[in-house]
Amino acid sequence: MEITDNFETIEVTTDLLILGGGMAACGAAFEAAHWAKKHNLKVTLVDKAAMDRSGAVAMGLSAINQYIGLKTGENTLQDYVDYVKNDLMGIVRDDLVANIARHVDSSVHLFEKWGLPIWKDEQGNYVNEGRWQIMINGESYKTIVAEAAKNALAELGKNGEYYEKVFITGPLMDGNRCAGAVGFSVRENKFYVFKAKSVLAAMGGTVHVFKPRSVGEGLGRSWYPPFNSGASTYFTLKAGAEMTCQEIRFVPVRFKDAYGPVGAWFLLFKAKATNAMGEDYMETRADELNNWLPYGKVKPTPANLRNYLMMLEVNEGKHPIYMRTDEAIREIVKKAEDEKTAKRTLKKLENEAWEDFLDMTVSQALLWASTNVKPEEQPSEIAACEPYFIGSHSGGSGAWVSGPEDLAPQEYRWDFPNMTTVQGLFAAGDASGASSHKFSSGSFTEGRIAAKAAISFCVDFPDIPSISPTAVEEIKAEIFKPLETYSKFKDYSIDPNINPNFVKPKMFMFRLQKIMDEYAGGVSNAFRTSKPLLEKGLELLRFMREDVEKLAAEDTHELMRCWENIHRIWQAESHIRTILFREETRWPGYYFRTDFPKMKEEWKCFANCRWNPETGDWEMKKREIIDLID
Ligand code: SFD
Ligand code: AMP
Repeated sequence: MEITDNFETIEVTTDLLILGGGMAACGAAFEAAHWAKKHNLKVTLVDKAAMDRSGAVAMGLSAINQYIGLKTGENTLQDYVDYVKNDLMGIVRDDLVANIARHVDSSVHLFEKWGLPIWKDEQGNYVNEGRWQIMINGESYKTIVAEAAKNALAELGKNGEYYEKVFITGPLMDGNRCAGAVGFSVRENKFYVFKAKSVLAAMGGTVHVFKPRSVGEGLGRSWYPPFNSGASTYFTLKAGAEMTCQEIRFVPVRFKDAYGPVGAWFLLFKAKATNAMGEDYMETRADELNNWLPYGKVKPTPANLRNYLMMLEVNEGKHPIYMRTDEAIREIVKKAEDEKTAKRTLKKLENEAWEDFLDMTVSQALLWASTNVKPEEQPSEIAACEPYFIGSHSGGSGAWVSGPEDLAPQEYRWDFPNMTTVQGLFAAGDASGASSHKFSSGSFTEGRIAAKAAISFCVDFPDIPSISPTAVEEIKAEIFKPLETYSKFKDYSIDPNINPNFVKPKMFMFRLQKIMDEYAGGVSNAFRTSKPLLEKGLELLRFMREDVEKLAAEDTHELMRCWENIHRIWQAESHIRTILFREETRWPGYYFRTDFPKMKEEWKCFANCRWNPETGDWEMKKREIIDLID
């Protein structure tokens, strides 16, 4: 009896298949339901977790980071495109950013209608955190959005369905057309074959490719959720899609050890960050910004440059770096007219400070409580996190997607909006690249845009792609192989985690993280790397790829961990290859090429890559930056 015989094959045929249940996927389900009803089409969503609390917004959020305020005329689309482009040192697609930005406000209004509490001032206007960010009481943000997505699917009756706790391993292909996806349940012995006319990849970004700062008892505490492990990158790469900005990782600065957000402190409370001696490095090191012009002098200073100035302090041993919460609160309270108002203001600020964490990073509030921190009395340490891949925040990695008909130049438009270079395969949120600063609201909005287009694709291509049953059987055997490996060799040693015949996924992940940390510019190497280091890293990754065959799993949960690591390896390789290709340093606070320490005009372009499914080779290419709005 084969191991695969223990797993029942469930075949699901649908029209639009949405992969993931996060912000982009929920937006997609909501929008798709509307258009699917018109055309009598079926929509199926698959999430590895439970939609109510899955993805980056699982713990909630304390702000919506993209709200333009177009109706009130506060800002224009051009303002937003300029902001995003400057923050990414010139490397973004105007058409994609503008397309999301022109629709994002209406998504935010929907969230409010569905019950999300948004802070209001006395005049009833939203309370801004910064120019583009608005404050929310967002502990239940994801639950509210997931409920709306589920309700929209329910409206379709038997034509709307969602599967939870089903882990997607990879794509099903019919030539150059994406024909569906395969995966398995992490709770039941079921192997899923989803056949679809169009597929939307929205499985988030990638964490734990680099060695995290939190190891040992802290492992799993990272800024980015431990559940998003590279499925989008793997899926799109494996399908043969062209990828973009795979070198642009995100290194957030966060409250140290529990990774609490800093946005409210910097923007709402106007706090300063200083070195251990109390010097404001944004002032003392302002001259350094001249080395990164024109971006060094734009306002606000790009996230990676803010990081860089801080890293220079650390490199000179001038850390710990502190967020001066105490000074910021004092400054605000000082402005109160009388003592009574001052007291009330202080109480309000204290509440807001704690709620900022309780709404989105509960563990930071716990750390403050357990270390007796009173933010009004003492500063708190901040630090640069390990790198993550999140194209929707201040990174840029993801699939290269077709732009909107009315905005994109010919070079950026080859088919339906948000379709990758693979027929029938769409991407949104962290899965689509070169359109940073979407955040939660923009990812939801991009999911809507992509789903509408993916439904149009189903209408134009009504045939169900063909999939060879032998290919499916081969994929099934490959997916469950780690279970077989474990059962075959488990009695060879007493310790289930140590065995010369196999490697457990956790050990495998540690090895990957060590390689990336030391060779690709992780925390231990102060985010620095070079050609020789990257080449050595690639060589070591090749050995790791060979060891994929030896991955072993005791149960389906561990099987998921095996596949998460297979996904991570592809993210790691595309990252190293693209850093290597781009012979300059453009985002010094994300990674620094010691052999090419400056930014170069000739590299003001996209660095794209593609894994060729026919040859197994990686192809690298430059793509032009076309300014649409200036
Ligand atoms: O400020 C599979 N983000 C913030 N956005 C805001 O608007 N405001 C904030 O306050 C934000 N903050 C923040 C943010 C992110 C993180 C990690 C933190 C704090 C700690 C950004 C947004 O959260 C982000 O832009 C969106 O959530 C991106 O949406 P999307 O859909 O691309 O990713 P997702 O929501 O994480 O969902 C991913 C889904 O995929 C599933 N999944 N399903 C099946 N098979 C597989 N193999 C799968 N792998 C993953 C997941 O379960 C999930 O459903 S602030 O601090 O920065
Ligand atoms: P964060 O909590 O760091 O994710 O920040 C939330 C939002 O505020 C994001 O849009 C950030 O880009 C922005 N932000 C955070 N810190 C600063 C800062 N010092 N200056 C300008 N924008 C910031």
